[in-house]
Amino acid sequence: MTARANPFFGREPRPHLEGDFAREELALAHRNSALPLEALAYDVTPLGLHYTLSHFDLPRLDAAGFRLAVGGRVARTLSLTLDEIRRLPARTLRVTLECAGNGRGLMSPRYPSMPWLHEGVGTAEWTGTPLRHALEQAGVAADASEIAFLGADRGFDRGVEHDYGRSLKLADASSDDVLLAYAMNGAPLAPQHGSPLRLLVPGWYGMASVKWLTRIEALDRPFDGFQQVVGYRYRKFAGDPGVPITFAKPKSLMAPPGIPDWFTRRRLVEQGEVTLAGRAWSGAGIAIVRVDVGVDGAWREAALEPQRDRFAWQGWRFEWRAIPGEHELAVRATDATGATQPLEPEWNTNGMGNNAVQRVQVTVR
Ligand SMILES: Nc1nc2c(c(=O)[nH]1)N[C@H]1C(S)=C(S)[C@@H](COP(=O)(O)O)O[C@H]1N2
Ligand SMILES: [Mo]
Repeated sequence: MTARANPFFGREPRPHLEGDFAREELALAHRNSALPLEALAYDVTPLGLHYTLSHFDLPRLDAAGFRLAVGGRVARTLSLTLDEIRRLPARTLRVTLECAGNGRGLMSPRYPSMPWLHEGVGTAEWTGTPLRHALEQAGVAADASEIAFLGADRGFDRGVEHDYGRSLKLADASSDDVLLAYAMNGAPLAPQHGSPLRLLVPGWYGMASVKWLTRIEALDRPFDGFQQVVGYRYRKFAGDPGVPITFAKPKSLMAPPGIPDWFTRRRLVEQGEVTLAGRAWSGAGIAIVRVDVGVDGAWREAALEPQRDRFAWQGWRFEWRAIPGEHELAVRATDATGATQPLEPEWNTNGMGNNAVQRVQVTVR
């Protein structure tokens, strides 16, 4: 990775933001659409309602002429067509994908980037072939320690020009769950989701699942791509080497009850029995074991569906006897390791991994 002077902003880092959202954040929010929270009603997010996040422009790749190059520390370099990949053993996995930047817009001060609130998440049925089949065909050399994945999209971040790329340790890449995915909910990938081929890394935050995947390289050293060494790290202060971002943290969301006000999205609920419902998930295939709902600060346990798919969210429900007045609802998940959601965001320089509890203001009449 060669760092060059930032051609757009000089060498200064972008200052953090407070208060009103900037025009640039608004532009990113339009490009990278969110899950409408009422779509939490679906276990599998319908096409078009799944969130999407792309750093640069969406490349237009032609499926017929598509080739996936596999090279580096391998016995045989490969150039696979989409049909060749489709002929490899197929798997379909139901996977909840969440952007590592989800919740960034709720941290203060904010990192100038995509200002997600809660909605950078979705669940799809992904079909593809386990990556290991392609790796076995290529014959990964004994000295290879990592596999790098490169997309067809290119741009600048913080002065560094690069193809979007990420890597996995060879052992992680060899899991049967890591897919070369060519279909989402039974349909060919849409352009924004990586058409015609993407990597899908269940249990990790979304950045690992490289879209428009065109090159795979086996490396005998750590991958030094920008999105690996600079982009996705938890840092407490500027210059902090930080720690790499990997698995998703436990999180839960509620479909806001009642009806909204068009502009403020505040909720109006009729008094009486109200069923609150939503979804909860964690990373690394770890199950959620408990969801609590807070009503005006008093927490009670919700009914939780068991984990049916290792990498997909679990539904929860809670019967609320709503009494007239102003109320604050909140939801908090705990996973099988005992990890739970913090009540307040845990700040880091780039607004990553914010799994603080969601709060919903409700007026009951
Ligand atoms: N090539 C490429 N792959 C990428 C990205 C990208 O910008 N370029 N964005 C990543 C990030 S940050 C996320 S959260 C997921 C989003 O996947 P989706 O748009 O299908 O929801 O893709 C990841 N893969
Ligand atoms: Mo992301």
